[in-house]
Amino acid sequence: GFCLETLCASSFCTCPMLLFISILCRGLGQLGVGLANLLRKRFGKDNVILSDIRKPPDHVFDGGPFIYSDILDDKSLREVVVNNRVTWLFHYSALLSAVGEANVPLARAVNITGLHNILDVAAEHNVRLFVPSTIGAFGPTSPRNPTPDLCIQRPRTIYGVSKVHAELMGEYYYYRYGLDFRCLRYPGIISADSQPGGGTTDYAIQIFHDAARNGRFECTLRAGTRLPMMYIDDCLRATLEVMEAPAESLSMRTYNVNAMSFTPEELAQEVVKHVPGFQITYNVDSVRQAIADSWPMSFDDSNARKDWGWKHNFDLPELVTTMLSFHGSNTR
Ligand code: AKB
Repeated sequence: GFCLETLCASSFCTCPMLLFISILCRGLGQLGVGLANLLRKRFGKDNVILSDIRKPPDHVFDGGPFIYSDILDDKSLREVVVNNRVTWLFHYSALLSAVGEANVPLARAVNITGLHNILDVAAEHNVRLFVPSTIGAFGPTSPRNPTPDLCIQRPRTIYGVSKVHAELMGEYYYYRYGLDFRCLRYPGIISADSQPGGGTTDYAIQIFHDAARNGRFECTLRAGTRLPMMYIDDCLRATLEVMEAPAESLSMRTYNVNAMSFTPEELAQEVVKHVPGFQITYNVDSVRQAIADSWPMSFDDSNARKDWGWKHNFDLPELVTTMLSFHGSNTR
């Protein structure tokens, strides 16, 4: 999904704000709805517009503004930005790593052409733009443990290639046209009430559903596959914080953000503390395993911590307790 937000020139001013959130593709996306909720709490319900090319399900619709908008239609994007006097925009539209490999033409259209449309509209209308990047923007020749902000980026997925492209284009527009582009490289994001859409890190969400429901889980990655991960609340807070950070505090425009790293085996060991008898088995998906093996094992986010004070709240024990309490399995 993708989301857009606007507010008037400075997020600290008292004049009326308009936020435009738009979510496109694959339902309403794993992150957009939660981000819209956070922004609505911070800036007021009516100041955040959520959008998608699909009708929002009832449980998502909280009465705040919702509109149809398609990132592949640049004219309609312009209309939305102009008509609503959009000043901030969050662009969450992307096919993730595993589904991207299954449909490269669509991934290319959504992840690359969609980004071009967004960049042009944002630059033309002086909109502050957030685009998420990912650990998937690195590849087998990147240093993997830890992976710093600046290093070799030669990803081998269309998703990763499109995200390196987004980082570079956003930074180019910043230097060339003064676009206020801000970008975070997310780890795998773990959420309870929103579904991921075809990523390599999805196992770390599914495990909680299956543990709570059946007491067992079949994992698509090998037991020892270590990947950086983050709980959704930390991810959304990081996003708002980097958008609100004073421009002069940002020494870069694309930052790694991190919370924890774990393997399926370590996650299962933590789950079993809450779900007695929980069992994990492995049925490795070769596409996902190859992708995971090319990604960072741990993420160096020291620049985010230094420049704009990034600090995560959730480590593995808190993550597991929180996720299982959503699924009601602490009472088993
Ligand atoms: C994926 O697995 O594709 C995403 C990501 C880490 O960017 N969750």
